[in-house]
Amino acid sequence: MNLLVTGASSGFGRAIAKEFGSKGHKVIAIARRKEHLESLQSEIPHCTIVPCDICDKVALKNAIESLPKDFKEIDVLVHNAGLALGISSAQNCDFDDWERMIETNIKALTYLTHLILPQMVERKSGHIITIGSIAGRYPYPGGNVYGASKAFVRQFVLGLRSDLSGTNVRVSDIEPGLAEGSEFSLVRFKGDKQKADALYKGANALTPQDIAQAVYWVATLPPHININTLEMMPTSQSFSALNVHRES
Ligand code: NDP
Ligand code: 8X3
Repeated sequence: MNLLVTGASSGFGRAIAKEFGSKGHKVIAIARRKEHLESLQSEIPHCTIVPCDICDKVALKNAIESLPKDFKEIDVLVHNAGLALGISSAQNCDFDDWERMIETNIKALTYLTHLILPQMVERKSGHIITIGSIAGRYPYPGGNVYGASKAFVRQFVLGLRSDLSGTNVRVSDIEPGLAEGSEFSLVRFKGDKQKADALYKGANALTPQDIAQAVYWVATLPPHININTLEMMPTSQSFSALNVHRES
């Protein structure tokens, strides 16, 4: 199987690349930080790296078109690259943060799908797996555009399922909750490591390896099974009561 995974320079993407790579699959690893990709490549027998900003449409198209011959056929496309920026209420947010989340989590994901889907349909095989989030299902204060971008991802996946009826192409959205061991919170809190670390204290959160195993399981099920969505949380995470603001 040939895997293409975005955001392979850290966290979930790196773990997904290693999970497939260690089982003998060929890996195409995309992210912006070349040196991180090179270090990943040294740990995987068959890996080609593509240092690229997925928000740059021209660069992304060129990169896909110039893949080495034996990596051109993509069997599993994992849309993992993504980010949350900030945790402020909507009225206090920086619009540049919103725009970057939309560019990365939505626009780049749809563009890459558009580039790769036709070859899967033509071959009548392939699997697109997105990394959504529980934030796309359950709103929380400060989640605003991040949560909305992941709700888009979920609904896009379900829409693709409808369109791809009869093509044998599978589509799945994996929706993790709190997960540590990646740079997600460091990015969200803009480098504030103390805040990022505090979020995971005592939580026994999910790990990148947990996500990678879930992705691998979904991708290697018999071809007649399609996991539409897979929501996963650490056992320690659950739901709060709905908020009621009361006049004093
Ligand atoms: P990380 O910050 O560790 O990984 C994000 C990856 O995305 C990095 O490899 C980064 O690489 C890449 N990336 C970001 N922007 C771009 C871009 N413009 N072009 C190319 N690559 C890009 O976080 P996680 O591993 O935790 O996150 C992976 C996915 O999982 C995200 O979509 C996130 O929303 C989702 N998620 C995370 C959860 C968590 O709690 N950690 C829970 C649920 C979902 P580089 O900077 O080198 O480009
Ligand atoms: C990341 C999970 O709950 O921090 O998508 O939004 S959460």
